[in-house]
Amino acid sequence: MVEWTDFERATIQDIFSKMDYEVVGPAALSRCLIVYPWTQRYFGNFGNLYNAAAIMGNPMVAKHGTTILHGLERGVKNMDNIKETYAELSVLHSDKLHVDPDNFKLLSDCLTIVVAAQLGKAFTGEVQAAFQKFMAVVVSSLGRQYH
Ligand code: ZNH
Repeated sequence: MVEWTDFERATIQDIFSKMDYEVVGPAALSRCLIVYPWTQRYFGNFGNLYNAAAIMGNPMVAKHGTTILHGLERGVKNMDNIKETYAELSVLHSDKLHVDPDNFKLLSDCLTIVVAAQLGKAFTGEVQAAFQKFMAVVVSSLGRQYH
């Protein structure tokens, strides 16, 4: 089991409780699709992903970005049980969606950048360490059912 300090717990709870999922989720997923264009291959049914403006204005991208953050919230609410929390989603991404698990890390990095930009000075090194630790545990859990 992953051990969390009081600071890490409080920081993760605080960041997610103040986050607007409908802004941050779409921003993070859009960035992922723009910065790492090969990730677009999983969203062939999402319509126009032709350029950055199209990606940022795409309502399906926005909706899915929000869905991903709601998925992350489940981890926030189950910090002592993250592996089990994501077992089913891991199977879904592996067996059904065939998403290469390397992409979880890419999305995680884009989310970190969006959160950093929003928090500004409040995103200290310690806050970043807590946030990235949480995302690393989620990413590893999502990759767990791949075989
Ligand atoms: Zn994912 C889906 C989560 C990442 C791709 N996802 C999904 C969902 C969720 C999630 C919750 C829904 C499910 C159901 O419906 O049941 N993801 C998630 C998370 C993360 C992710 C939490 C983090 C990290 N994904 C991801 C990535 C990608 C993806 C990176 C790629 C690139 N997903 C996906 C897809 C899908 C999903 C494709 C399906 C969509 C539709 O709508 O179809």
